[in-house]
Amino acid sequence: MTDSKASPPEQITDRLFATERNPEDFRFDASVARVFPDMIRRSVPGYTTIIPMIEVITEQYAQRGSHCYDLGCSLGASTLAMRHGIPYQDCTLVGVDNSSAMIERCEHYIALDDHDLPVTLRCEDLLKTELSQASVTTLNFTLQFVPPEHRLGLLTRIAGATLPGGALILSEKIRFESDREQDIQTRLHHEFKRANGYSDLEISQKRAAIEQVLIPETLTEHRERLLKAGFEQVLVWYQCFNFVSMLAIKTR
Ligand code: GEK
Repeated sequence: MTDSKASPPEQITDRLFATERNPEDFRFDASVARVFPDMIRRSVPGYTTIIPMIEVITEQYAQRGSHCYDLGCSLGASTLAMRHGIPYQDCTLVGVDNSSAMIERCEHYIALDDHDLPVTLRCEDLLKTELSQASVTTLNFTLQFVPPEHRLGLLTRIAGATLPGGALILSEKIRFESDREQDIQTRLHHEFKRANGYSDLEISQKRAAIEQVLIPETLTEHRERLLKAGFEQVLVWYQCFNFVSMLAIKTR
């Protein structure tokens, strides 16, 4: 593993939900893009472990002359981890996000990074983005924002574009089949947020804003759909509370 520059340099504190506000659905606009590194680090348990591991996994599955994709790249933390993990100069790396506020800032962070593998950024819907000859594709906490009825189609397209021996890194917030486990894991997640300085008001307002747009599914639903989409092997390589990262491998 190289000395990755995956973390953006400056971090502006997320106070978006600190004062009482009218409930409206969460959007990846300029105000979110501005505080995003701080927001995701303090909200997603395991995020700061997952990013450097994306570099390690990419190094294992990248293939000469192939394409690597980071779908829902936001400010490019996983794109940069992939960039540092790809061992071949003839690979191409593509980051895709449909938020122009995210892509504008992402360009800045890519330019600050010291690696020389070119990165192409596409400001477009990942459901429409062109995919081919893929060795490593990353969906790091992105599929959860795709409407559930489009998820199988997207994963089938990714599996179809993946070369034998290639892989998909899929990180998601999940829900649990047992209500009891769901309650415990949710409580632990909220304690993680409290420990990171979020107030009860911030936690409840963010929850209300995001629950219409972030639709979590169970591990069984993810696993079965990945197999149906055309991946032959699915494993969980990381879990912290209700946040999981899976590896789906195309063996042939
Ligand atoms: C990271 N992967 O730091 N097309 C393109 N982009 C989309 C779409 C879509 N249909 N839907 C959502 N997005 C990043 C973090 S954040 C996760 C990913 C989070 C984008 C959206 O604009 C946002 O930038 C990203 O997916 C999700 O490793 O905020 O919890």
